[in-house]
Amino acid sequence: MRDKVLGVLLGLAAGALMMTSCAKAPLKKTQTQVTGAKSVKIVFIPKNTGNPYFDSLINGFKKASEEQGCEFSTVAPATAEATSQLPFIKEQMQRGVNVLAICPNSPDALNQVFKEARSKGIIVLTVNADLPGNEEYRDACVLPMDFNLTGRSQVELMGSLIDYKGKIALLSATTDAPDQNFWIKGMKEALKEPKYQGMKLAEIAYGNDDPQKSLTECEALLTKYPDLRGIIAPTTVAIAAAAQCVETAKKAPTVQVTGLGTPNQMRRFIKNGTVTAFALWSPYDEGYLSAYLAVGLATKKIEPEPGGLFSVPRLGERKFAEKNVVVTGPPVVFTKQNIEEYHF
Ligand code: RAM
Repeated sequence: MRDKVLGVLLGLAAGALMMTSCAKAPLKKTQTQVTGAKSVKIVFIPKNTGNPYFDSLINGFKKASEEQGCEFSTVAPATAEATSQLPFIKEQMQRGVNVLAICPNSPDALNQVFKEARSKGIIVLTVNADLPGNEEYRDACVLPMDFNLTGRSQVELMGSLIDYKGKIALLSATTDAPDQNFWIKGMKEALKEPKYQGMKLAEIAYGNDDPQKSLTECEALLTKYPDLRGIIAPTTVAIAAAAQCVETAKKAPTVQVTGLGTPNQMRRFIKNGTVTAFALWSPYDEGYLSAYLAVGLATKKIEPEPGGLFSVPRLGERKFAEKNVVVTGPPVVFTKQNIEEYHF
């Protein structure tokens, strides 16, 4: 499996390219006042509370905010429904944040509130999920990898585990989740390729990024499809629940579970053989990069423009791709061979 490792999370360019982000920025009348990095107030709103994935991302945000001397806070709804973040966004606008960093629970339900925030001079930065088709409602977006590659790489990973043959199911997050839905589109496209014609997608189930609901949905899949060969769970919540469910049902290795998971939540299942391989990236680096970008945008030291470059301490140079998307990267496939190197 070593050769399946797509890259390494850590050990990215270690250059100390500190950004000087304390200069005064010209103020428009409507704009929230910002005079330098130390005056920037960032809030990050993840999809929901209680997900260790976002704890890592928040730790990255915190570290980079400390380094820059800016204010960082985080609030989140208990559940990941399309509009559950709305009251939190409004409250933070009232509080006078300069940067609203958010992992949106919907690709379009927040358009109006984002528009309002931006009209007040607040930078809207989508982090970890974007607004496909509605990118004009945010200033820039930080994604952990090129999302155009995520779906296909998940199908390839599953294929390699089941010899490219058999019935598979997807266990996703919410029906509205912009990130998972984008990846699922990529998976469906990939499944049309000749290489994957032996793999049949039986069903897409939704666990709402809720551990209990994900577990129940997984149990239903096992009952409904006795000949199921694999479950792709492209969410750290559902993959952990699916591994638990397959372990309890003693269905491994006939049913292969893969997807996107955190090494800490998946370690036990990799070690006892319930799961052979799964993927992810570094949510910590993603948060770290986002905080540097947030301050750069708020102080106007960084102008979002496709092709534009900026530097982040420890991570090195990053480029704005089309639609001002910045990718943290790289993804990694975790197996028995490398899982001990990762602790998050
Ligand atoms: C869950 C969330 C998050 C996603 C990861 C892979 O933690 O849905 O948004 O990026 O999985």
